[in-house]
Amino acid sequence: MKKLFALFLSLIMVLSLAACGSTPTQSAAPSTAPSAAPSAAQKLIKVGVAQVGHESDWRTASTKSIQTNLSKENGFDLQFVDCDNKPDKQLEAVRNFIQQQVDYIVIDPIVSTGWDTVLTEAQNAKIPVIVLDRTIDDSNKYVTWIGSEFTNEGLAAGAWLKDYAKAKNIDKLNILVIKGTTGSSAEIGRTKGFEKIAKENGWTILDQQDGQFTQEGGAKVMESYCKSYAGKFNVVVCQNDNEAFGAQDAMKAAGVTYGVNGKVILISFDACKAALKQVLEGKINADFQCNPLQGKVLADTIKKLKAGEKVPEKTYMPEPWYVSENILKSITYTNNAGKTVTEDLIQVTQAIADASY
Ligand code: GYE
Repeated sequence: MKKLFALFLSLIMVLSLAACGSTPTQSAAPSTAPSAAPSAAQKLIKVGVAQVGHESDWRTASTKSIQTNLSKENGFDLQFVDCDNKPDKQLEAVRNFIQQQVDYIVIDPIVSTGWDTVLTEAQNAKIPVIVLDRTIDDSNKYVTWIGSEFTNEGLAAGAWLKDYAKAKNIDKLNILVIKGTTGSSAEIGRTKGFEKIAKENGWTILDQQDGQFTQEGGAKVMESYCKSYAGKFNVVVCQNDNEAFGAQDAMKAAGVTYGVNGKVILISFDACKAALKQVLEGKINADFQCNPLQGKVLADTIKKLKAGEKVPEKTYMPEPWYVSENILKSITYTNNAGKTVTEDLIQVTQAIADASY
């Protein structure tokens, strides 16, 4: 009878282990099997992420990085909302997270203002807010920010253009800018940085219009520029790679040559894989990286906060500057913190392009 009972017990054990499936983290040893412990779902950290949208290669990489790092296996229950570049939709998403009483709210703010009311609501609900990528400029009711120094990106682009034009004996610069989403901190910073250098050097910025950080938007703006400023420009600055792809389409259609062997110097930001391939081929002269792979830092930050540890007020992602030609080795400029810095210019290789996001 005893033997039969033991057989019955081990059969039950085998069956329940089989029910666990192939989950690699499950231990087969009965002594470590969780019994009265809370279920895995209860222990997950619930995080609501209000993402900007899906407008660019940069954004796709950012979303993937968030989703990979804030996974169930890593201990997160991720509520992800793509806000489709609509500020109202983003405010609504944050309010829904508050209602759901998530543990943490992560916001990549489409625009940098209009945040204080909803952040006050989150604070009242005792839900810590983390700001990712773009900044919030009219409220400080969040615990930490992780992202890039957009003004430095603009300053670096200007510093490079200055040295490059000198090296190529180009003494007159007539510039067209295709800006990113109006009111986003990425647009504000890149514009501010580049305009500063343009002003210092007496360059002419012929026009600056919003291309919405999309290929379609970039093409549309460039198409109209090609008509309005035909034969009058020799530099095009696109505030992200997808706009640069669109600008290339429009310039091709209008018979305007660009890049290393063309009439127009083409500058871009982001440095995604497709764009770095073009830098390698000489179709984009220089590309100033903005790093979207912030998911790991985000996950680590949330875990630290959960453990009651201190986190830095700001975390900057490292960002290299990429160029097509081997003419200049570095740039020197005064950065947004007022510090004179010398930074390397990296000539793109196939391996570098392949390794990008
Ligand atoms: O440059 C652009 C994206 O916020 C830094 O948004 C980000 C910007 C990025 O759409 O490609």
